[in-house]
Amino acid sequence: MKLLVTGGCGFIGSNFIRHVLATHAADRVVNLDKLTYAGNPANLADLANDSRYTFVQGDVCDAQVVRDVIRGVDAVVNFAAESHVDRSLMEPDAFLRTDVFGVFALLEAVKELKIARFLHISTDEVYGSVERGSSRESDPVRPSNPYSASKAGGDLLALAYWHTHRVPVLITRSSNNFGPHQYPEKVIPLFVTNALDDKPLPLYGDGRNVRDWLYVLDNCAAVDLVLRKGEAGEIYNIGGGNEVENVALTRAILGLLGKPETFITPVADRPGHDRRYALDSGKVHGLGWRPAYPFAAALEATVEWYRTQEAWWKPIKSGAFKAYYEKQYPRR
Ligand code: NAD
Ligand code: TDX
Repeated sequence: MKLLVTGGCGFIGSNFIRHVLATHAADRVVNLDKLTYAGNPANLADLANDSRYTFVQGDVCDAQVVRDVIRGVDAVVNFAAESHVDRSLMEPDAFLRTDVFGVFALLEAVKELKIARFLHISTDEVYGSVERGSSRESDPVRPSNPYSASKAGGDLLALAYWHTHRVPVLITRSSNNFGPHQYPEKVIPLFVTNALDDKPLPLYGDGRNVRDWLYVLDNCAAVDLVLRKGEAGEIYNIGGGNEVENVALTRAILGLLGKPETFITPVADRPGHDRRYALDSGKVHGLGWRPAYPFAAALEATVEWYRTQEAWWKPIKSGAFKAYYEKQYPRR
């Protein structure tokens, strides 16, 4: 299969490309990535000499670029997005652009060139905060921040293209991913790298918000399965089944690094902070997927990756990230 993967220089996309090429020897991958602050070609440096892999720098909102790279592929997997909730509170424009108009440009090209499959990567956040129980694919979307609202917009547009034009769209909505190569604005890599630097860990609000953690390689396996075995027009939730309160997660990270709990620093809550996300993953289980990595072991492996990969994250944290962090946490 020849795949176009968008956003492949980011966290999940880079893990996914590596997964595909390791699992399907005959596959080829074209990676279209704009290289925003979150896109890092070093995430795929190990594929530099792999003739099955091609990188194209470009914007998913650019209809001409998109048409050029899509021509001749068997399927498209769209990871490209602005992905960080806190940034969407400060500068939402890019979220609307990439997470809605980027999907639009891809859908138009997939329609025009009659591509056989378009897998759009979405998120559990589109369901909004879930006080009790878990979200099913048939539930309405109730996004509550500019990031999740943009993602929901992309999803609805994709589903409308299926409904009206029979563009063969599939959507995955996964819970919070963690693992190697995650940009250190997200809570796990931020807290691990701050702790390694003996810096405070800024915990929002009362620290009791709940996220369902999914190891990135488990998500990659599920996305790959949906791509090959999923039904067009369908949405698939992908949950890790590991609901953890932020404060417990923070303590676990500090414990793994042998750092004191006095590093935990309560800060003002994120505006509109969703309390809990939870997914019913019965549908993707029906395709034969189950998470393979136990949470505790995967968290330990992730912490160990950041401990040993300072060469990857130190330049990020001392570069452009610094200005963002100082704006986000002014007194820290
Ligand atoms: P990321 O921020 O690490 O990477 C995003 C990538 O997209 C970067 O390489 C960036 O350069 C690229 N990109 C951004 N705008 C672009 C544009 N206009 N054109 C081309 N490329 C562009 O994100 P991630 O955490 O890897 O998330 C990937 C996808 O998974 C996103 O769609 C996100 O909404 C979804 N998702 C993420 C999580 C999570 O926990 N990280 C959970 C559920 C769903
Ligand atoms: O400094 C922090 N302190 C803190 O307490 C940060 C950055 C986060 N948090 C809390 C907020 C959340 O309750 O930790 C939790 C996780 O926060 P993030 O890592 O920012 O992730 P979240 O907002 O849950 O969104 C993530 O999961 C869904 C991804 O960033 C999205 O791309 C994905 O769609």
